Amino acid sequence: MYASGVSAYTLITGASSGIGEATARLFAAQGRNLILIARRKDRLEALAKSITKEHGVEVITHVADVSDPKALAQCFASLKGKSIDVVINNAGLALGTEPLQDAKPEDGDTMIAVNIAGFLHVIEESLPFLLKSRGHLINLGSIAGLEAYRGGAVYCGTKSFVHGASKGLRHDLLGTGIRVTEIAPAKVETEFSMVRFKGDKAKADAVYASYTPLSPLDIAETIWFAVSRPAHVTIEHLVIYPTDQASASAFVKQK
Ligand code: 8X3
Repeated sequence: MYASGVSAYTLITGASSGIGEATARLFAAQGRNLILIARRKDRLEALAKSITKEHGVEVITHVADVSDPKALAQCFASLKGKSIDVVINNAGLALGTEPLQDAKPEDGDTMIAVNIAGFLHVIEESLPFLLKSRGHLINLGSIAGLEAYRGGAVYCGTKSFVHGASKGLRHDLLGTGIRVTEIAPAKVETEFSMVRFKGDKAKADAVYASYTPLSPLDIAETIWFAVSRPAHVTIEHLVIYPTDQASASAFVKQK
């Protein structure tokens, strides 16, 4: 089982909601100290307060957008001297479902800035800490990185990057003791669809209607499973589906 120093921290990006929040709560319940990074100050502070009250662990918060390299660098600089042995590289988003010929170019730019550039910068900033701790990097991919669908050219492309980079890092980091795991979920009921549909609640709700989607806790438990294996075991890539979903577009829905 997982046996790291008690004072080590788990760092989570995109921590203020969804998979990030559920993972923060679950790791805190396991006694893990946390460093939580997210854009929304109010939500982040409320979460930190609630976790500290419930689990008594130490929670450090940083308000930063992972697509802002300067803010990210400042955040990691302030963590100097801390032991970080788990990094959960979770921040990411999809914007729009239009085919590329109809999509807004700025939506693509934002997805690339967060899901590729920001994702990569989190890894680059984390590596000095992980090399010291022989820690564990968890990258949040998606089934969208393994298959493509109409209206997802850029999003799928960004998640393919996560898949390729995770595999590449396994080679780069071989011999360092660092474990790299990619978690690739299908439909998880979070704010993901509200963001993708830009606040259109009816469209977002329809994504999760008439079947049982995954919950953020399902993914958090899977992350904990990967992290809590012994140090010689790397869960390299896990793909997680709702039982009633077989591909990005194949569902069984109740009438
Ligand atoms: C989320 C899964 O199918 O909406 O990453 O792209 S999907």
